[in-house]
Amino acid sequence: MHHTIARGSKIVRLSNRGTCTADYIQKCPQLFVEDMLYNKTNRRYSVKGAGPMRILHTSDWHLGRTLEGRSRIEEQISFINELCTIVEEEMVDLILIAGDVFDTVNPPAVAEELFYNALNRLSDSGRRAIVVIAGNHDNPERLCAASPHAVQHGITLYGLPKEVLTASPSFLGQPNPGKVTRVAAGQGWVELHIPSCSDPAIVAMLPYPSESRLNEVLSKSLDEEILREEYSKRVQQLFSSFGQHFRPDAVNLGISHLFVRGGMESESERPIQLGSAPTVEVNAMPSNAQYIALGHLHRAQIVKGTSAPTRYSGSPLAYSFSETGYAKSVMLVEAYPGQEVTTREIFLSAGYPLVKWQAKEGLAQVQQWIDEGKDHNAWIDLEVFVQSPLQSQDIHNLRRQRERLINIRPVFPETEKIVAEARSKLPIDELFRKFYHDRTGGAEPEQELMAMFLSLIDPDKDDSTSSSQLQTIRDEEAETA
Ligand SMILES: [Mn+2]
Repeated sequence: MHHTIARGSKIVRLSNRGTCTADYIQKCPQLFVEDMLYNKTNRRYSVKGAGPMRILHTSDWHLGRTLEGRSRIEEQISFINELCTIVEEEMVDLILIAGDVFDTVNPPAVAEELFYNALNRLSDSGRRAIVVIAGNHDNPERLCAASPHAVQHGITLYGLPKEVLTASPSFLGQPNPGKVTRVAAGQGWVELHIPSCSDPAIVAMLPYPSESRLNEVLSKSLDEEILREEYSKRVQQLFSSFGQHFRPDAVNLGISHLFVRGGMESESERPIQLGSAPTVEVNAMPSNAQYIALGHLHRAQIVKGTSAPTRYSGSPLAYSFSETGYAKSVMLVEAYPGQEVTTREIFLSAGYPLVKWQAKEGLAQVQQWIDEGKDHNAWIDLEVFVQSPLQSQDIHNLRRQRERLINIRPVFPETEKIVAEARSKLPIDELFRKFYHDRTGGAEPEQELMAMFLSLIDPDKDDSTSSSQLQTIRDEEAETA
Protein backbone atom coordinates (compact mmCIF):
# COMPACT_ATOMS: atom_id res chain seq x y z
CA MET A 1 0.00 0.00 0.00
CA HIS A 2 1.09 3.55 -0.62
CA HIS A 3 1.61 5.11 2.79
CA THR A 4 4.06 7.98 3.11
CA ILE A 5 5.09 6.98 6.63
CA ALA A 6 8.30 5.06 6.35
CA ARG A 7 8.12 1.55 7.68
CA GLY A 8 9.91 1.38 11.00
CA SER A 9 9.14 4.99 11.85
CA LYS A 10 8.35 5.76 15.46
CA ILE A 11 4.62 5.43 15.36
CA VAL A 12 4.51 2.06 13.69
CA ARG A 13 6.84 0.63 16.27
CA LEU A 14 5.14 2.19 19.25
CA SER A 15 1.65 0.99 18.63
CA ASN A 16 1.27 -2.52 17.35
CA ARG A 17 -2.40 -1.96 16.66
CA GLY A 18 -1.43 0.98 14.53
CA THR A 19 -3.50 3.47 16.47
CA CYS A 20 -2.67 6.63 18.36
CA THR A 21 -4.32 9.67 19.90
CA ALA A 22 -4.36 13.23 18.59
CA ASP A 23 -1.73 14.11 21.24
CA TYR A 24 0.68 11.71 19.73
CA ILE A 25 0.22 13.17 16.29
CA GLN A 26 1.16 16.61 17.62
CA LYS A 27 4.44 15.19 18.86
CA CYS A 28 5.25 13.51 15.58
CA PRO A 29 5.68 16.25 12.98
CA GLN A 30 6.88 13.73 10.43
CA LEU A 31 3.36 12.29 10.16
CA PHE A 32 1.03 13.45 7.47
CA VAL A 33 -2.57 13.65 8.54
CA GLU A 34 -3.71 12.40 5.15
CA ASP A 35 -2.20 9.09 6.08
CA MET A 36 -4.20 8.77 9.25
CA LEU A 37 -7.71 7.43 9.47
CA TYR A 38 -9.69 9.11 12.22
CA ASN A 39 -12.15 7.01 14.17
CA LYS A 40 -15.04 9.09 15.47
CA THR A 41 -16.21 6.62 18.09
CA ASN A 42 -13.01 6.02 20.01
CA ARG A 43 -11.29 9.24 18.91
CA ARG A 44 -8.14 7.52 17.80
CA TYR A 45 -6.15 7.81 14.61
CA SER A 46 -4.89 4.77 12.85
CA VAL A 47 -2.00 4.60 10.47
CA LYS A 48 -2.99 3.13 7.15
CA GLY A 49 -1.84 -0.42 6.94
CA ALA A 50 0.25 -0.31 10.08
CA GLY A 51 -1.70 -2.85 12.12
CA PRO A 52 -3.13 -6.28 11.48
CA MET A 53 -6.20 -6.82 9.34
CA ARG A 54 -9.17 -6.69 11.67
CA ILE A 55 -11.90 -9.12 10.74
CA LEU A 56 -15.31 -9.49 12.33
CA HIS A 57 -17.10 -12.83 12.03
CA THR A 58 -20.84 -13.17 12.59
CA SER A 59 -23.63 -15.43 11.26
CA ASP A 60 -27.18 -16.71 11.66
CA TRP A 61 -28.96 -13.39 12.04
CA HIS A 62 -32.24 -15.01 10.98
CA LEU A 63 -33.81 -11.61 10.31
CA GLY A 64 -37.58 -11.89 10.35
CA ARG A 65 -37.60 -14.84 12.74
CA THR A 66 -40.39 -14.94 15.30
CA LEU A 67 -40.75 -16.71 18.61
CA GLU A 68 -44.07 -18.57 18.80
CA GLY A 69 -45.60 -15.89 16.63
CA ARG A 70 -44.02 -12.94 18.48
CA SER A 71 -41.89 -10.55 16.45
CA ARG A 72 -38.19 -10.25 17.30
CA ILE A 73 -37.55 -7.39 14.86
CA GLU A 74 -37.00 -4.86 17.62
CA GLU A 75 -34.22 -7.02 19.06
CA GLN A 76 -32.79 -7.59 15.59
CA ILE A 77 -32.65 -3.84 15.01
CA SER A 78 -30.91 -3.38 18.32
CA PHE A 79 -28.37 -6.07 17.40
CA ILE A 80 -27.60 -4.26 14.12
CA ASN A 81 -27.11 -1.02 16.06
CA GLU A 82 -24.77 -2.76 18.48
CA LEU A 83 -22.86 -4.36 15.61
CA CYS A 84 -22.39 -0.99 13.90
CA THR A 85 -20.92 0.41 17.12
CA ILE A 86 -18.58 -2.58 17.51
CA VAL A 87 -17.18 -2.36 13.98
CA GLU A 88 -16.58 1.38 14.44
CA GLU A 89 -14.93 1.03 17.84
CA GLU A 90 -12.83 -1.94 16.83
CA MET A 91 -11.92 -0.36 13.49
CA VAL A 92 -12.90 -3.49 11.62
CA ASP A 93 -11.59 -3.78 8.06
CA LEU A 94 -13.54 -6.80 6.87
CA ILE A 95 -16.86 -8.32 7.98
CA LEU A 96 -17.66 -11.99 7.30
CA ILE A 97 -21.34 -12.97 7.50
CA ALA A 98 -21.48 -16.77 7.38
CA GLY A 99 -25.05 -17.40 6.22
CA ASP A 100 -28.65 -17.47 7.42
CA VAL A 101 -29.04 -13.73 7.12
CA PHE A 102 -32.78 -14.34 6.81
CA ASP A 103 -35.01 -16.85 8.48
CA THR A 104 -37.00 -17.84 5.42
CA VAL A 105 -36.53 -17.94 1.66
CA ASN A 106 -39.25 -15.30 1.41
CA PRO A 107 -38.42 -12.81 4.18
CA PRO A 108 -40.80 -10.02 5.19
CA ALA A 109 -40.08 -6.54 3.80
CA VAL A 110 -39.02 -5.25 7.20
CA ALA A 111 -36.28 -7.90 7.44
CA GLU A 112 -34.92 -7.12 3.98
CA GLU A 113 -34.97 -3.43 4.74
CA LEU A 114 -32.99 -4.07 7.92
CA PHE A 115 -30.41 -6.12 6.01
CA TYR A 116 -29.81 -3.45 3.38
CA ASN A 117 -29.73 -0.80 6.05
CA ALA A 118 -27.11 -2.83 7.94
CA LEU A 119 -24.94 -3.30 4.81
CA ASN A 120 -25.16 0.38 4.11
CA ARG A 121 -24.01 1.41 7.55
CA LEU A 122 -21.43 -1.34 8.01
CA SER A 123 -19.71 -0.76 4.66
CA ASP A 124 -18.92 2.86 5.58
CA SER A 125 -19.48 4.09 2.02
CA GLY A 126 -17.35 1.31 0.56
CA ARG A 127 -14.36 1.73 2.87
CA ARG A 128 -15.01 -1.46 4.84
CA ALA A 129 -15.23 -4.84 3.08
CA ILE A 130 -18.18 -7.19 3.63
CA VAL A 131 -18.56 -10.81 2.49
CA VAL A 132 -21.96 -12.50 2.84
CA ILE A 133 -22.72 -16.11 1.92
CA ALA A 134 -26.09 -17.89 1.81
CA GLY A 135 -27.11 -20.31 4.53
CA ASN A 136 -29.73 -23.04 4.28
CA HIS A 137 -32.45 -20.61 5.37
CA ASP A 138 -31.57 -18.04 2.71
CA ASN A 139 -32.83 -17.96 -0.82
CA PRO A 140 -29.47 -17.83 -2.69
CA GLU A 141 -30.80 -15.96 -5.73
CA ARG A 142 -32.73 -13.47 -3.69
CA LEU A 143 -29.84 -12.82 -1.30
CA CYS A 144 -27.65 -11.91 -4.28
CA ALA A 145 -30.19 -9.89 -6.23
CA ALA A 146 -28.39 -6.66 -5.34
CA SER A 147 -24.93 -8.04 -6.17
CA PRO A 148 -24.09 -5.74 -9.12
CA HIS A 149 -24.86 -2.74 -6.96
CA ALA A 150 -23.29 -4.12 -3.79
CA VAL A 151 -19.92 -4.92 -5.36
CA GLN A 152 -19.39 -1.23 -6.10
CA HIS A 153 -19.60 -0.62 -2.36
CA GLY A 154 -17.11 -3.28 -1.40
CA ILE A 155 -19.77 -5.89 -0.64
CA THR A 156 -19.61 -9.45 -1.93
CA LEU A 157 -22.91 -11.36 -1.86
CA TYR A 158 -22.44 -15.03 -2.67
CA GLY A 159 -25.42 -17.36 -2.92
CA LEU A 160 -24.83 -20.60 -4.82
CA PRO A 161 -21.70 -22.66 -4.23
CA LYS A 162 -20.73 -22.89 -7.89
CA GLU A 163 -21.41 -19.36 -9.00
CA VAL A 164 -18.44 -17.73 -10.78
CA LEU A 165 -17.59 -14.24 -9.54
CA THR A 166 -15.67 -11.57 -11.40
CA ALA A 167 -13.53 -8.64 -10.27
CA SER A 168 -15.23 -5.29 -9.64
CA PRO A 169 -16.35 -3.89 -13.00
CA SER A 170 -14.78 -0.54 -12.11
CA PHE A 171 -11.41 -2.18 -11.48
CA LEU A 172 -9.13 -1.14 -14.30
CA GLY A 173 -5.90 -2.68 -13.18
CA GLN A 174 -5.77 -0.58 -10.01
CA PRO A 175 -7.56 -0.59 -6.68
CA ASN A 176 -10.27 2.01 -6.41
CA PRO A 177 -8.69 4.75 -4.28
CA GLY A 178 -10.20 4.92 -0.82
CA LYS A 179 -12.67 2.11 -1.55
CA VAL A 180 -12.72 -1.62 -1.17
CA THR A 181 -11.95 -3.22 -4.53
CA ARG A 182 -12.48 -6.80 -5.63
CA VAL A 183 -9.31 -7.09 -7.67
CA ALA A 184 -9.72 -10.73 -8.65
CA ALA A 185 -12.33 -13.45 -8.25
CA GLY A 186 -13.56 -16.78 -9.55
CA GLN A 187 -15.68 -19.72 -8.47
CA GLY A 188 -15.67 -19.72 -4.68
CA TRP A 189 -13.04 -17.05 -4.03
CA VAL A 190 -12.39 -13.32 -4.04
CA GLU A 191 -9.33 -11.14 -3.53
CA LEU A 192 -10.11 -7.85 -1.86
CA HIS A 193 -8.09 -4.69 -1.49
CA ILE A 194 -9.19 -2.78 1.56
CA PRO A 195 -8.03 0.83 1.85
CA SER A 196 -7.25 0.58 5.58
CA CYS A 197 -5.05 -2.51 5.10
CA SER A 198 -1.66 -2.85 3.49
CA ASP A 199 -2.22 -6.52 2.62
CA PRO A 200 -4.97 -8.01 0.50
CA ALA A 201 -7.54 -10.50 1.81
CA ILE A 202 -8.29 -13.69 -0.09
CA VAL A 203 -11.53 -15.36 0.93
CA ALA A 204 -12.50 -18.92 -0.06
CA MET A 205 -16.30 -19.10 0.09
CA LEU A 206 -18.61 -22.08 0.22
CA PRO A 207 -22.26 -21.12 0.71
CA TYR A 208 -24.61 -23.84 2.03
CA PRO A 209 -23.49 -26.76 -0.14
CA SER A 210 -26.51 -29.07 -0.25
CA GLU A 211 -26.75 -31.55 -3.10
CA SER A 212 -29.47 -29.50 -4.73
CA ARG A 213 -27.56 -26.22 -4.47
CA LEU A 214 -24.44 -27.91 -5.80
CA ASN A 215 -26.69 -29.38 -8.46
CA GLU A 216 -24.91 -32.70 -8.07
CA VAL A 217 -25.79 -36.20 -7.02
CA LEU A 218 -22.93 -37.15 -4.76
CA SER A 219 -23.68 -40.81 -4.37
CA LYS A 220 -26.23 -43.29 -5.64
CA SER A 221 -26.03 -45.12 -2.38
CA LEU A 222 -28.79 -44.66 0.15
CA ASP A 223 -26.52 -45.72 2.96
CA GLU A 224 -26.23 -42.74 5.23
CA GLU A 225 -22.63 -43.42 6.19
CA ILE A 226 -21.49 -43.66 2.55
CA LEU A 227 -23.49 -40.58 1.65
CA ARG A 228 -21.90 -38.60 4.42
CA GLU A 229 -18.42 -39.73 3.40
CA GLU A 230 -19.00 -38.74 -0.22
CA TYR A 231 -20.40 -35.45 0.88
CA SER A 232 -17.46 -34.70 3.13
CA LYS A 233 -15.03 -35.59 0.35
CA ARG A 234 -16.81 -33.26 -2.07
CA VAL A 235 -16.67 -30.34 0.35
CA GLN A 236 -12.99 -31.01 0.94
CA GLN A 237 -12.38 -31.01 -2.83
CA LEU A 238 -14.22 -27.75 -3.33
CA PHE A 239 -12.46 -26.03 -0.49
CA SER A 240 -9.03 -27.19 -1.55
CA SER A 241 -9.61 -25.98 -5.11
CA PHE A 242 -10.74 -22.55 -3.84
CA GLY A 243 -7.79 -22.55 -1.44
CA GLN A 244 -5.36 -22.78 -4.35
CA HIS A 245 -5.83 -19.05 -4.75
CA PHE A 246 -4.39 -18.36 -1.31
CA ARG A 247 -1.05 -16.52 -1.34
CA PRO A 248 1.67 -15.98 1.26
CA ASP A 249 1.46 -12.18 0.90
CA ALA A 250 -2.28 -12.11 1.66
CA VAL A 251 -4.53 -12.76 4.64
CA ASN A 252 -6.18 -16.08 3.69
CA LEU A 253 -9.64 -16.84 5.03
CA GLY A 254 -12.41 -19.41 4.60
CA ILE A 255 -16.16 -18.98 5.07
CA SER A 256 -18.95 -21.56 4.93
CA HIS A 257 -22.33 -22.59 6.26
CA LEU A 258 -22.49 -26.27 7.19
CA PHE A 259 -22.39 -28.76 10.01
CA VAL A 260 -18.94 -30.00 10.96
CA ARG A 261 -19.10 -33.27 12.86
CA GLY A 262 -18.49 -32.74 16.54
CA GLY A 263 -20.25 -29.37 16.76
CA MET A 264 -22.90 -28.77 19.41
CA GLU A 265 -26.42 -28.20 18.18
CA SER A 266 -29.32 -26.39 19.73
CA GLU A 267 -32.99 -26.73 18.77
CA SER A 268 -33.24 -23.61 16.64
CA GLU A 269 -31.14 -24.92 13.76
CA ARG A 270 -32.39 -28.50 13.90
CA PRO A 271 -35.70 -28.42 11.99
CA ILE A 272 -33.98 -27.43 8.77
CA GLN A 273 -31.53 -30.31 8.94
CA LEU A 274 -34.10 -32.99 8.21
CA GLY A 275 -33.45 -35.07 5.14
CA SER A 276 -29.93 -35.30 3.81
CA ALA A 277 -28.32 -33.20 6.52
CA PRO A 278 -24.96 -32.14 5.21
CA THR A 279 -22.39 -33.13 7.79
CA VAL A 280 -18.70 -32.97 7.05
CA GLU A 281 -15.57 -34.22 8.78
CA VAL A 282 -13.07 -31.76 10.19
CA ASN A 283 -10.56 -32.58 7.45
CA ALA A 284 -12.97 -31.13 4.85
CA MET A 285 -11.99 -27.65 6.01
CA PRO A 286 -9.17 -25.95 4.07
CA SER A 287 -5.89 -26.57 5.90
CA ASN A 288 -4.06 -23.60 4.40
CA ALA A 289 -6.50 -20.91 5.59
CA GLN A 290 -5.55 -18.72 8.54
CA TYR A 291 -9.09 -18.63 9.90
CA ILE A 292 -12.36 -20.29 8.92
CA ALA A 293 -15.62 -18.52 9.71
CA LEU A 294 -18.60 -20.85 9.96
CA GLY A 295 -22.32 -20.41 10.27
CA HIS A 296 -25.16 -22.87 10.98
CA LEU A 297 -24.80 -23.75 14.66
CA HIS A 298 -26.34 -21.19 16.96
CA ARG A 299 -23.99 -21.70 19.86
CA ALA A 300 -20.65 -19.92 19.54
CA GLN A 301 -17.93 -22.57 19.53
CA ILE A 302 -14.53 -23.54 18.27
CA VAL A 303 -14.28 -26.62 16.03
CA LYS A 304 -11.68 -29.01 17.39
CA GLY A 305 -9.33 -31.06 15.26
CA THR A 306 -8.99 -28.73 12.26
CA SER A 307 -5.57 -27.53 11.11
CA ALA A 308 -6.74 -23.93 10.68
CA PRO A 309 -8.58 -22.17 13.54
CA THR A 310 -12.25 -22.79 12.77
CA ARG A 311 -15.17 -21.27 14.63
CA TYR A 312 -18.91 -20.89 14.71
CA SER A 313 -19.75 -17.34 15.75
CA GLY A 314 -23.26 -18.49 16.72
CA SER A 315 -26.45 -16.46 16.30
CA PRO A 316 -26.56 -12.94 17.77
CA LEU A 317 -29.88 -13.64 19.50
CA ALA A 318 -31.14 -16.71 21.34
CA TYR A 319 -33.68 -18.32 19.05
CA SER A 320 -34.74 -21.36 21.05
CA PHE A 321 -35.16 -22.22 24.71
CA SER A 322 -32.41 -24.81 24.33
CA GLU A 323 -29.97 -21.89 24.00
CA THR A 324 -30.78 -20.73 27.53
CA GLY A 325 -27.63 -19.82 29.39
CA TYR A 326 -25.36 -19.39 26.35
CA ALA A 327 -23.84 -15.95 25.86
CA LYS A 328 -24.23 -14.37 22.43
CA SER A 329 -21.23 -12.86 20.70
CA VAL A 330 -19.32 -12.00 17.54
CA MET A 331 -15.67 -12.90 16.85
CA LEU A 332 -12.92 -10.40 16.23
CA VAL A 333 -9.94 -11.83 14.38
CA GLU A 334 -6.62 -10.04 13.88
CA ALA A 335 -4.46 -11.33 11.05
CA TYR A 336 -1.15 -10.64 9.33
CA PRO A 337 -0.19 -12.61 6.22
CA GLY A 338 1.62 -15.84 7.04
CA GLN A 339 1.10 -15.58 10.80
CA GLU A 340 -1.19 -17.19 13.29
CA VAL A 341 -4.28 -15.10 13.90
CA THR A 342 -5.44 -13.89 17.29
CA THR A 343 -9.14 -14.07 18.15
CA ARG A 344 -11.32 -12.30 20.67
CA GLU A 345 -14.96 -12.93 21.47
CA ILE A 346 -17.03 -9.75 21.80
CA PHE A 347 -20.20 -10.31 23.81
CA LEU A 348 -23.50 -8.79 22.74
CA SER A 349 -26.07 -7.16 24.95
CA ALA A 350 -28.80 -6.67 22.35
CA GLY A 351 -31.80 -8.96 22.51
CA TYR A 352 -33.67 -10.55 25.36
CA PRO A 353 -32.57 -13.85 26.87
CA LEU A 354 -34.77 -16.95 26.63
CA VAL A 355 -35.43 -18.44 30.06
CA LYS A 356 -37.30 -21.48 31.36
CA TRP A 357 -39.28 -21.10 34.57
CA GLN A 358 -40.40 -24.16 36.49
CA ALA A 359 -42.71 -23.22 39.34
CA LYS A 360 -43.00 -26.35 41.47
CA GLU A 361 -44.87 -24.45 44.16
CA GLY A 362 -47.64 -23.37 41.84
CA LEU A 363 -49.17 -20.08 40.79
CA ALA A 364 -48.24 -18.27 44.01
CA GLN A 365 -44.59 -18.83 43.20
CA VAL A 366 -45.04 -17.45 39.69
CA GLN A 367 -46.73 -14.40 41.16
CA GLN A 368 -43.82 -13.93 43.53
CA TRP A 369 -41.30 -14.11 40.67
CA ILE A 370 -43.28 -11.56 38.68
CA ASP A 371 -43.42 -9.23 41.70
CA GLU A 372 -39.67 -9.61 42.26
CA GLY A 373 -38.99 -8.76 38.61
CA LYS A 374 -37.10 -12.04 38.10
CA ASP A 375 -35.52 -12.20 34.61
CA HIS A 376 -37.32 -8.94 33.97
CA ASN A 377 -36.55 -8.59 30.26
CA ALA A 378 -36.47 -12.28 29.26
CA TRP A 379 -38.81 -14.31 27.10
CA ILE A 380 -40.25 -16.92 29.46
CA ASP A 381 -41.25 -20.52 28.95
CA LEU A 382 -43.28 -21.31 32.05
CA GLU A 383 -44.07 -24.68 33.53
CA VAL A 384 -46.30 -24.41 36.57
CA PHE A 385 -47.26 -27.24 38.90
CA VAL A 386 -50.99 -27.20 39.71
CA GLN A 387 -53.57 -29.48 41.30
CA SER A 388 -56.38 -28.52 38.93
CA PRO A 389 -56.45 -27.16 35.36
CA LEU A 390 -55.54 -23.48 34.95
CA GLN A 391 -58.49 -21.17 34.53
CA SER A 392 -58.43 -18.74 31.61
CA GLN A 393 -58.61 -15.99 34.20
CA ASP A 394 -55.30 -17.16 35.71
CA ILE A 395 -53.62 -17.20 32.31
CA HIS A 396 -54.99 -13.80 31.42
CA ASN A 397 -53.82 -12.45 34.74
CA LEU A 398 -50.26 -13.69 34.26
CA ARG A 399 -50.01 -12.38 30.72
CA ARG A 400 -51.37 -9.00 31.74
CA GLN A 401 -48.67 -8.60 34.39
CA ARG A 402 -45.70 -10.04 32.56
CA GLU A 403 -44.71 -9.24 29.00
CA ARG A 404 -42.99 -11.88 26.88
CA LEU A 405 -44.53 -14.82 28.66
CA ILE A 406 -44.44 -17.26 25.76
CA ASN A 407 -45.69 -20.62 26.95
CA ILE A 408 -47.70 -21.41 30.05
CA ARG A 409 -47.77 -25.15 30.64
CA PRO A 410 -49.64 -26.63 33.59
CA VAL A 411 -48.14 -29.76 35.12
CA PHE A 412 -50.27 -32.05 37.26
CA PRO A 413 -48.02 -33.86 39.71
CA GLU A 414 -50.94 -36.18 40.59
CA THR A 415 -51.37 -37.22 36.96
CA GLU A 416 -47.66 -37.66 36.62
CA LYS A 417 -47.74 -40.04 39.54
CA ILE A 418 -50.62 -41.98 38.00
CA VAL A 419 -48.82 -42.20 34.67
CA ALA A 420 -45.70 -43.46 36.36
CA GLU A 421 -47.73 -46.01 38.25
CA ALA A 422 -49.60 -47.06 35.13
CA ARG A 423 -46.44 -47.59 33.16
CA SER A 424 -45.48 -50.29 35.55
CA LYS A 425 -48.76 -52.12 35.97
CA LEU A 426 -52.06 -50.55 34.83
CA PRO A 427 -53.65 -51.45 31.48
CA ILE A 428 -54.48 -48.42 29.34
CA ASP A 429 -58.28 -48.48 29.76
CA GLU A 430 -57.82 -48.53 33.50
CA LEU A 431 -55.38 -45.66 33.23
CA PHE A 432 -57.86 -43.63 31.20
CA ARG A 433 -60.61 -44.32 33.74
CA LYS A 434 -58.36 -43.15 36.53
CA PHE A 435 -57.28 -40.06 34.59
CA TYR A 436 -60.92 -39.15 33.81
CA HIS A 437 -61.88 -39.71 37.40
CA ASP A 438 -59.06 -37.48 38.56
CA ARG A 439 -59.66 -34.59 36.17
CA THR A 440 -63.42 -34.43 36.55
CA GLY A 441 -63.36 -34.71 40.29
CA GLY A 442 -64.73 -38.25 40.55
CA ALA A 443 -66.86 -38.98 37.45
CA GLU A 444 -66.78 -42.26 35.51
CA PRO A 445 -66.29 -42.08 31.71
CA GLU A 446 -69.35 -43.02 29.61
CA GLN A 447 -69.14 -46.29 27.71
CA GLU A 448 -69.19 -44.41 24.41
CA LEU A 449 -66.32 -42.12 25.36
CA MET A 450 -64.34 -45.09 26.57
CA ALA A 451 -64.82 -46.82 23.22
CA MET A 452 -63.85 -43.71 21.32
CA PHE A 453 -60.68 -43.34 23.34
CA LEU A 454 -59.69 -46.94 22.78
CA SER A 455 -60.31 -46.73 19.05
CA LEU A 456 -58.02 -43.68 18.92
CA ILE A 457 -55.26 -45.59 20.66
CA ASP A 458 -55.55 -48.40 18.19
CA PRO A 459 -57.92 -47.90 15.25
CA ASP A 460 -57.68 -51.57 14.22
CA LYS A 461 -59.27 -52.77 17.41
CA ASP A 462 -62.89 -52.24 18.38
CA ASP A 463 -64.12 -51.54 21.85
CA SER A 464 -64.11 -55.22 22.75
CA THR A 465 -60.31 -55.14 23.01
CA SER A 466 -59.36 -56.51 26.32
CA SER A 467 -57.15 -54.76 28.79
CA SER A 468 -54.45 -57.35 28.44
CA GLN A 469 -54.22 -56.93 24.67
CA LEU A 470 -53.85 -53.20 25.06
CA GLN A 471 -51.26 -53.74 27.68
CA THR A 472 -49.23 -55.71 25.17
CA ILE A 473 -49.45 -52.89 22.61
CA ARG A 474 -48.36 -50.45 25.24
CA ASP A 475 -45.35 -52.49 26.21
CA GLU A 476 -44.24 -52.71 22.60
CA GLU A 477 -44.60 -48.98 22.24
CA ALA A 478 -42.55 -48.47 25.35
CA GLU A 479 -39.74 -50.50 23.88
CA THR A 480 -39.56 -48.60 20.64
CA ALA A 481 -39.78 -45.18 22.31
MN1 LIG B 1 -29.07 -20.77 11.30
